[in-house]
Amino acid sequence: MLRNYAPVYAFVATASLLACRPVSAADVAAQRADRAAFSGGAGTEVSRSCVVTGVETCFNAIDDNCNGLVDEGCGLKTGMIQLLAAWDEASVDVDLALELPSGAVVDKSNRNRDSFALDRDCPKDGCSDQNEEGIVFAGGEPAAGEYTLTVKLARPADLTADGVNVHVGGRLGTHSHAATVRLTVAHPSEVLKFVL
Ligand SMILES: [Ca+2]
Ligand SMILES: [Ca+2]
Repeated sequence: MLRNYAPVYAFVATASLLACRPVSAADVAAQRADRAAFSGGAGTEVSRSCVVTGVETCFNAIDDNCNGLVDEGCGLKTGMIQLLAAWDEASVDVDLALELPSGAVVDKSNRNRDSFALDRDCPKDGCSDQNEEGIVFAGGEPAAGEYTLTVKLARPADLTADGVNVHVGGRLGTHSHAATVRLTVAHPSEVLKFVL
């Protein structure tokens, strides 16, 4: 009879060991990212909810299939933190700049900093009329604190219409987020924030 209990003891011992695995700094950073959300100014529409609209469509900065990844399978870099901006007007140059908690800024002049990297500078980087650029964190533990993402027109005078709508999509941990901003000559930049 006793030998029949051995597998049960082994299972209990294994489960106990797994339950006692120490929480690493990377685990804590991932949990912070999961709790984070965009916040924006009065004219910015921000959403943390996701509505499935179909299979993933490339270069729209939208998590179309709501799997927590934005524009996956489209040849873009990805990571725990992924910030994307997409706009339709082929000739308009929209730029992203991310200020880190340290005060350092990642943008087209400083494309790599503290494991954050600017992925594409559209339309300059051969974006084939599919304007989408992003900033991605490819490390393990992003610094805690406030992050400020500025979305701006590089040359407001280039606008041929009243303004341009920019869709901002983001992955923070395992969740996707979205915001829509409208940039005009009179209002050429907008700011989104999130806290890790
Ligand atoms: Ca997706
Ligand atoms: Ca998409």
